[in-house]
Amino acid sequence: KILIIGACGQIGTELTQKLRQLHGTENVIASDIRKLNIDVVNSGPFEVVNALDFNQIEHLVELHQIDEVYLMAALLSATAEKNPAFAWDLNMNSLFHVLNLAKAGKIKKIFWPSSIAVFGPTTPKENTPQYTIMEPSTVYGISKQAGERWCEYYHNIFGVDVRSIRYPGLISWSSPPGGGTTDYAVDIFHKALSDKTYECFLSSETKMPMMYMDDAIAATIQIMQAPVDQIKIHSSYNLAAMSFTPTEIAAEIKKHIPEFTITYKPDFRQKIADSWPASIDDAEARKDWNWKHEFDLESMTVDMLEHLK
Ligand code: VAH
Repeated sequence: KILIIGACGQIGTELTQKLRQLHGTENVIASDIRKLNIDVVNSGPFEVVNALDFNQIEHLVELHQIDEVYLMAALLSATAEKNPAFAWDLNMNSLFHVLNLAKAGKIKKIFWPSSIAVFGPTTPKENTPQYTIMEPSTVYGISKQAGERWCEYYHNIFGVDVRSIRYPGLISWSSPPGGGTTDYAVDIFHKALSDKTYECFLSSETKMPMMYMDDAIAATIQIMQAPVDQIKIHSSYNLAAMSFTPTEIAAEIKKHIPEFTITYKPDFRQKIADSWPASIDDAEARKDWNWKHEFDLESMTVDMLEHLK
């Protein structure tokens, strides 16, 4: 059985639905800090859990005979800058709790999401390789970088099967993002449809790696289903689909909504975005477990607008 911690978030909602399709609703326990009135909560088993409370997680694991945990609870980059101590506490200690459950033999497999935020201003910006300089300059990036080191350590020393992906910015229509720097690429679609105009909190030429949620979910399922000997990297895999600037996504939206206009008013998130790569080399994921993306900027825009209309 599977436990998803943080099932009500942007990734968690879609991941829970997909896992329930694959493994049966009763075998996938959704959990989050509060019970929201949304599909994930109403359509299958749901538990309230505090990701910082080891005993609560352990109790759920025993109660439901869990063998796989997807730990999707975290503070994202913009929110983490506003609350560094809590971000560090949540992002690190929730991971330790799950790693320690695996070390104790209570669960068999873990998925933990990392991010392109593990890279920093001294990292090569274009086609950022799997192995390169990593000096993250954000609270969120520091927590993801440290988390990756601990995942690898728990694998090497205790044999824990933990699998991880460095997600780029994720774009989806079914649930809102929660406090990231790449959120503009979701907001822009909602505002294009409702107001025909969008004020972007990043500058026009800020190029960042992005991915449509369908691809992100497919990659997550794929890495978790891969035979253990195909997983060669036990920190986290680079993963990529597309890269674009606010100018480029605005132009793509304009093809469908000709009246659409965009203005720019960069805020504190600009500095975060500037510290991250513009594009990612994900050759290892493609080689080790056959990762392939499906959506590019054009097909993603069509699909987003169709669903949001
Ligand atoms: C953020 N969406 O902006 C996240 C992500 C690529 C960055 O991890 O914080």
